[in-house]
Amino acid sequence: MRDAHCEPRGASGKLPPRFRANEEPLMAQAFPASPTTTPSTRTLVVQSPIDGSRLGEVPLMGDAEVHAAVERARLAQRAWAQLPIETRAGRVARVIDAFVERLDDLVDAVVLETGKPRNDALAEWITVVDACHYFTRHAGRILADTSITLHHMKWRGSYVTYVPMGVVAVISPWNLPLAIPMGSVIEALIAGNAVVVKPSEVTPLTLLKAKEVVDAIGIPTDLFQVVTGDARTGAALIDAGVQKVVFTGGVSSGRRVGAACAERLIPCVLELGGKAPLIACDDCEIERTARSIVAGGFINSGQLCISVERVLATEAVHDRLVDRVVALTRELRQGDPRADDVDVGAIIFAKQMDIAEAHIKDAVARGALVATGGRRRPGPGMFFEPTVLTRCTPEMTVMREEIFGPVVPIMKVRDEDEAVRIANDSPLGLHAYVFSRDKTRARAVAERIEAGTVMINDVLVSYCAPEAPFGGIKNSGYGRVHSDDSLRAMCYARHVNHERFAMPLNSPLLFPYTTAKYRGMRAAIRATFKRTPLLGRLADLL
Ligand code: TXE
Repeated sequence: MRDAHCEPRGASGKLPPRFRANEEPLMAQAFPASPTTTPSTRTLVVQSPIDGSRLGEVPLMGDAEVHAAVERARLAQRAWAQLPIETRAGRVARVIDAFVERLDDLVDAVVLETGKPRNDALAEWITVVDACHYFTRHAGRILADTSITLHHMKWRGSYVTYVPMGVVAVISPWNLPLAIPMGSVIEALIAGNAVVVKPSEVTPLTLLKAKEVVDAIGIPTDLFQVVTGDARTGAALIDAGVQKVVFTGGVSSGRRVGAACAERLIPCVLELGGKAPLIACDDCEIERTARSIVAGGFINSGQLCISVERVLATEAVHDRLVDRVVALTRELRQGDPRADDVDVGAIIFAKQMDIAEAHIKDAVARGALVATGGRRRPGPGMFFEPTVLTRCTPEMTVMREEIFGPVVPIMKVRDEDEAVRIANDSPLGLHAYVFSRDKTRARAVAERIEAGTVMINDVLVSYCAPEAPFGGIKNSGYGRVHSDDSLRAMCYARHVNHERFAMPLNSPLLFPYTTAKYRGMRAAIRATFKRTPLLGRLADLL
């Protein structure tokens, strides 16, 4: 049995890929005959991208284990859903204390598994705890029954009540192994569901650590479960009788997940790739814009779906901006986040270095300039230098396809109109940025951009606002995480329609139909929809 995570070092001295993401993941090729009925004895070995050291081993779960986990979750959910919302929120709120208590353990787990700096790992931790803080405080209001005033049917009343769905499946990627899955875990639990998570095969250990922390606060262990494995484990989870899927990952996997959910008529949220443009208007503040580009491009080594993926700088500011961005990028300290104060850590997933190299090669062949960076760092670990490309043009792959690595391409544009046109000429539409001193002008530009979120004069932090919806349009997927709507979408809306006062038994709506009833109805309907001032006002008053 081959262990794809533990291949020996190549002759080049470089670390081998931790996990090669072909269309068919290498794991799937390595383990072609997947048993479906017996517990798996096969494992995934997890290595640190910092130095290739072995961090642990997790089971590669098959259909039987995944189905059993979902069944256990279903049983646990029945009792959980019966608890009043305040009780559920109160129990989930204990996650906050537990996360505070175990902050260092959780941050260490993220750092080791992803090779990102401690500050980036802490940002993940904050996102989870703040979401927990917001949703546990506001769940009572968000999920309260909502009454509906019926505009014509005045003898009836309506309200909507939010009913937990059952078991929610969360399938998550490797770039934010704590924040992405745990955000949805919190929402699913508060809403009264059980939740089963399939973390990325590249970074499963962080979530297992988070589960250990959550288990310790007395949330029933079957209510929140983790199934480990690769894409097939994820597919098995979708097939295991869950009521909703929240998926974050690449576009091609997202299509498959969306199709699998459609076949089973399961609602799903698809959070897929991004190609965030940053438009630097001709009145932007150069220093703020430059610092934001560097942060937006290189935090998490650019492995965020909302990373700045293309800078569209107007002629008036382009040259000054490039000079500052390049200078600031050269100041970044990259290295082992365990040992030193570093700004930029490792690449989590080896394939991203191949993608970065291919993008840079294509861009240079088409006339781009590597202003700084541009290559893998020699020595141990998976590190790629923070890279700035200038003289970029729209047809370059680096300007069209997701990079998901520490590469920032900059293009000079004539004006905002050209910037908006190029920004929108993309199949992806997750996130975008606009920089201008003039708030009104910035908003006008923001409103012309096709993206789920547009930030003005700042980068990335929009993801950390649990009150605001997060998600994309076009090939970036559909549905939203975060926000009151997302919490409600963890439930189905049950409409209850009740009587305000009883209609007579000879109501024209009940049998037997008669000509007299028909005429009466006809007259009433004509009067209603004609909206004569008197009748219209009378109807509104009722
Ligand atoms: O994601 P995948 P990968 C982008 C980034 C990267 C590309 C692929 O550009 O190069 O996506 O990354 C599970 N049914 N993003 O390979 O394959 C899989 O096991 C059920 C953007 O990591 O989409 C993992 O748990 N599950 C992104 C998760 O889905 C399936 C963040 C994501 O895997 C499945 C990361 C299937 N058919 C990478 N196929 C973002 N938007 O944040 C895969 N999985």
